[in-house]
Amino acid sequence: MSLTALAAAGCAGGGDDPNAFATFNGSSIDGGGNDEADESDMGEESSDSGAEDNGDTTTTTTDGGGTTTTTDGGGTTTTTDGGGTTTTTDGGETTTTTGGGGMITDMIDDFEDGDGALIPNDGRQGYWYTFNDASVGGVQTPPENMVVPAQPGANGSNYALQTTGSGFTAWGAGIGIDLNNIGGMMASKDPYNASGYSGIMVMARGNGQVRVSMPTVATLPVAEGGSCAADCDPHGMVINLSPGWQQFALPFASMSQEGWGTPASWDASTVVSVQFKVNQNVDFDFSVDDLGFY
Ligand SMILES: [Ca+2]
Ligand SMILES: [Ca+2]
Repeated sequence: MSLTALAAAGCAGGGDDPNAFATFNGSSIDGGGNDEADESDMGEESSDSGAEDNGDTTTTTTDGGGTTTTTDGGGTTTTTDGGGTTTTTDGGETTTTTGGGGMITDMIDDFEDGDGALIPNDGRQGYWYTFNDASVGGVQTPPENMVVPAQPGANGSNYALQTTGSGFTAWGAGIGIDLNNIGGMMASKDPYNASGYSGIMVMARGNGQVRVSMPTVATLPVAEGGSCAADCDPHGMVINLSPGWQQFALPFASMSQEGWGTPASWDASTVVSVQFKVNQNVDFDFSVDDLGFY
């Protein structure tokens, strides 16, 4: 597992990482303005036959007891699914989501089997790891070779993955999962084709900001099997955590590099990992659960 952990550390470091998080201001479903949801479109018989043709389109569907309401044109997306609630406001606002699984169609890991491996859906294979900049005096739990879930989990479940630590002064620390890495002596960060999905969702809680990044072949260092020669800057976005569990939706379309490294195009067909990283000089304590694709 040390190979994996070292590889993760190298990838997450990517050389100098002088920039603070590029603040993630929400998962923009589209790039429109910030007009409010057009209430007049919702469940109201319009006396004006032309009223609905104002640029916004509202779609309301009911699915298994849940309700999905989507307004385009820069409006608000509200999704209720199986007791969960997803509220996304674009236009540079926030993503706040709570609920039980949300729109996840393919679970990467819910930790309920209590081990450090992901759920082997769709050919995925991999083990959770911790990584950090190895600063003298830095401490992180769990140890890199003993990454197992802790209790309790989100949504009343038994397990989630928690990490705590402090004292990392170079570029920080985090946790991650490779999506196609057999591990052990044969460890190899191979690509996973996630192009059939729109993004990932995750339950998370903790203090401060966490950058969720998804290295691809183009942003994985050559030494780890990728094609990035130097200053590897994986695509991702920052989520703002709070003590209570929240669900976050991270559309692939909104992921971007931080900007300090070698430019690369996002390629969902060659995703290598999902990583959750805090910046340097942060006393961190955060947990993740119910990570999946949607
Ligand atoms: Ca597992
Ligand atoms: Ca769980």
